Amino acid sequence: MKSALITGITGQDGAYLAKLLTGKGYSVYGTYRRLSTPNLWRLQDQGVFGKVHLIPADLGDFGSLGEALEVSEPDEIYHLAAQSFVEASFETPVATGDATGLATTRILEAIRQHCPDARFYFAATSEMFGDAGSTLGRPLKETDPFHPMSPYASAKLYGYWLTKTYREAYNFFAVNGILFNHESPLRGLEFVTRKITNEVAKISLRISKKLRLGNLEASRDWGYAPEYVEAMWRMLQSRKPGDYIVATGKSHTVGEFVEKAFEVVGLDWRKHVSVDKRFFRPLDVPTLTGNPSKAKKALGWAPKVVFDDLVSLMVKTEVDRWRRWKKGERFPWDAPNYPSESRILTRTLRM
Ligand code: NAP
Ligand code: F7E
Repeated sequence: MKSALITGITGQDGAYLAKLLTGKGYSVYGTYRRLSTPNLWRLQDQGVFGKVHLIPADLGDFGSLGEALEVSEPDEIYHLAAQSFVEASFETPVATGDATGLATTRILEAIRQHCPDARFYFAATSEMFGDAGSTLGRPLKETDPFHPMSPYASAKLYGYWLTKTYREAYNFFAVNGILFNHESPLRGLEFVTRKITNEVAKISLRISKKLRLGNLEASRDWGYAPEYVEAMWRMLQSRKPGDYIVATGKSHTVGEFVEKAFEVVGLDWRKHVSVDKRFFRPLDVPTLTGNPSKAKKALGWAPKVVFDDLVSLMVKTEVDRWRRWKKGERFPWDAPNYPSESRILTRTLRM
């Protein structure tokens, strides 16, 4: 049985990847960090809470990362943990630089010491391209120039180069997945697609009235997260390590997303949306569209869920959640899911 370690298993992609890998018969380990409110609802949503082994680790703590590798003895490592919210990276640039950038060196060094033969996936991002897409006027390829426009994008670019460096210097099987935006009902509420779909559902059920947003002109290539974690896995199964863009090849503005989301519940967005300066960033990537040809050819990967389906499935899920809430049902994220209920592995338990 293969063993996989997922850093950031409590996040959107972590939960979907844990589901995919447990389904494939992997022994799945994941790192989580202690928070004042446990954040394990996504694992529960995907039915893998209790099936995966949870290891306490923090990106700032080198020893804990080494411990995670020692405990899990992984064949494959998916390094997904990061401060992933672009807006927050302007507010906490140093902490983002550490968690999203420098921590990549920590994990790669820990791998060099503990398990240099393990295959390594780094969660790189379309944000590294910045405004290269507007300049070139076509979907972006792996070979296009990078121009990061946020502390988050700069930190990820550091991680991307480090991953390449360890591949070339130490012959690591290390890949960069350059993933464009991918969304789902498991997205954090601060990201624009989940913020919109959640509020649209509440407005349609008269729980809320107004949706306040920032830059409606920005355009993104939005895909469906469960399909994107499949691409991650495929990258680590390939014969040779490389870097791959994962995207749908089509982009839409935030305004179009809003319009479509209100359409799903039969409402006119103009009556409910206002633009609020607080949600504008000091610098915002205007447009991002990816060309997934390399992933299609080399990995046999192609997206199935496109824009309209994605908006519709996200809105419908939120409507269902809020209907249940109105009937008195508690959200899964309100439930007291303490790690001790799962298969937690700690230093003390191993001693
Ligand atoms: P996410 O939902 O924000 O999950 C991030 C994960 O990192 C969470 O498990 C979080 O733990 C963990 N984490 C953050 N800081 C940490 C720290 N200091 N120590 C330990 N763990 C920490 O992100 P996602 O959407 O699943 O994305 C997964 C990865 O892909 C991220 O690296 C992201 O930057 C990258 N990416 C995402 C997209 C996208 O569109 N989703 C596109 C390209 C790249 P908590 O749950 O405790 O907060
Ligand atoms: O913003 C605009 C905002 O925060 C998308 C992360 O997963 O994908 C994600 O980064 C766009 C931006 O995602 C609001 O200005 C307007 O132009 O959903 P987002 P992101 O910044 O694209 C990349 C690929 C990653 O790697 C990241 O980890 O929407 N926008 N109004 C807004 N955005 C937010 N969050 N909230 C608003 O009210």
